[in-house]
Amino acid sequence: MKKPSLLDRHLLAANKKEIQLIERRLFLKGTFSMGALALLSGCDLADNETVNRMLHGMSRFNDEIQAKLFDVTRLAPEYAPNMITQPFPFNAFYARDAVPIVDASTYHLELLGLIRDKKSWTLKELGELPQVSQITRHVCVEGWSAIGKWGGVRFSDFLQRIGADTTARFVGFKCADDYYTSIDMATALHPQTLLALTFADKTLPTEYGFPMKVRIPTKLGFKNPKHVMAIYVTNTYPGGYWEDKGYNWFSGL
Ligand SMILES: Nc1nc2c(c(=O)[nH]1)N[C@H]1C(S)=C(S)[C@@H](COP(=O)(O)O)O[C@H]1N2
Ligand SMILES: [Mo]
Repeated sequence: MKKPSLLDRHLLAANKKEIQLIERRLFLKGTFSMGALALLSGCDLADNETVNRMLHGMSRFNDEIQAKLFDVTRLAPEYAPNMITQPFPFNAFYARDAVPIVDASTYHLELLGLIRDKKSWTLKELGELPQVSQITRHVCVEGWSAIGKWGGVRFSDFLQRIGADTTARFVGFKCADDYYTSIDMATALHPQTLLALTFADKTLPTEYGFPMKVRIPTKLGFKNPKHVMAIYVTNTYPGGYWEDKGYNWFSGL
């Protein structure tokens, strides 16, 4: 049998979670199962292409429901320092030796889109803003989770400061390794969403996203971009690296 590719594994894991979520919601409603739904829609669940198309449609529909259900006042659990996972896992769409090296002395966080003050920010300037920290759990869709401590600038404070249009729908992130992702504005404004500059009280290590990662404890790991080079505010759906390959876009926890 052919060894599943990284993408296959990711999609399998994502689809499995998606099916479980959908099954659970349908079950809670006490009416349907995936099987019943397939009969209703005339879908043949033995056909992979059909399953994918059906799940994709449900996934986009799900984004809207999840966005509506998202409670900005609900906080992700925070943990005691002795619960921090050591060593903290590394993950990316490439091996550890391919992690991008960003030069701290020339780094400028670029701001684009619906933002009043688009001046870019050096690492030093970001470090001079008020800092907060959190010990939270990172949950990867591939089936592992780990607790870590991140410190940095509260994203909502930063968005206010730069005059971002917070009535816009999306905030997108571009990374040094060609990774990209995007989130809903409500999550961007959530009090635990950080522009993280430190990990375990030290400068963010290269493998964990130096010089800056956006830490979002209310979302799955793949929606926490590392090595962030640019932030943009937009009303046009920006998608993401895994999202464009079939992951559910909202992916809240
Ligand atoms: N720039 C970038 N950010 C990324 C990724 C990536 O490949 N590139 N992978 C994502 C995934 S799937 C996970 S689980 C986490 C892993 O973060 P860690 O290495 O700090 O554990 O980073 C996320 N952010
Ligand atoms: Mo992940």
